[in-house]
Amino acid sequence: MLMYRKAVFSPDSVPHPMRILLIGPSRAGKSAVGNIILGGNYFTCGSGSETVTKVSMAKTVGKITVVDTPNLFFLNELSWRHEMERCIELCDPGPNVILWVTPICKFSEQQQGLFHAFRKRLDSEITKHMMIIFTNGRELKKLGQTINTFISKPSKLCKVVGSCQDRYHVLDITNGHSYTPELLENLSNMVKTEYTAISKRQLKRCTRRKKFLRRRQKSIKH
Ligand SMILES: Nc1nc2c(ncn2[C@@H]2O[C@H](COP(=O)(O)OP(=O)(O)O)[C@@H](O)[C@H]2O)c(=O)[nH]1
Ligand SMILES: [Mg+2]
Repeated sequence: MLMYRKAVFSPDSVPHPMRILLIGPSRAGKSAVGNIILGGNYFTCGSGSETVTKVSMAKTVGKITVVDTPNLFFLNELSWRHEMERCIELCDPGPNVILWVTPICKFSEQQQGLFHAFRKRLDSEITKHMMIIFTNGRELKKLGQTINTFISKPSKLCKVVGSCQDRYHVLDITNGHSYTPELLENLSNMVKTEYTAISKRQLKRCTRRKKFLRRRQKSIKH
């Protein structure tokens, strides 16, 4: 009888190169998630109330490049686009996975607003490349809920997860920085082709389209 061992994924052995962009509010755990994915202490995590990540930066281990970002949501649209351009350059030709990092319990109206603003600034198709990463997973135990019940209760969260085709992963980042093969496997399943989630050309196209729509709206009003 033939026995197949299930592949255990590591940054060196993932089937396709991954360029992962981490997005989310301050102190959501973005840098910690980056470290978990790469399996080392590459990005500094904050322990105080302030975020320690001031500028976007990239680190490559094996076939995986992770772009860690500060909270990009306080930037105005122009600065935001410049920063997105920089993020794309850091993982040229652009990310093929975008991880939206959010702690369990903190999903609010505001966060939903940020998610939709992000999607609107780029393209609604961007969610095809997105996965939600829930950090602080052990909060679920305290709440006495499973991730399924947690997601299904607030309909706003359910919609956000649904728009990412129900791709999510729960982590609790307390035990050092060893990578989790399950997460890498889930991410690998997303990256079956070489499409980027957003390239410089696409970003320019989105900007042109937004400008065009804004001008059209203005002319309709007048
Ligand atoms: N217990 C626990 N702490 C976490 C988790 N994720 C992040 N943290 C902590 O939350 C703080 C902020 O994390 P950081 O990665 O710097 O957040 P960032 O601002 O989004 O990059 C750090 O002290 C992390 O150790 C988690 O899943 N569980
Ligand atoms: Mg950080």
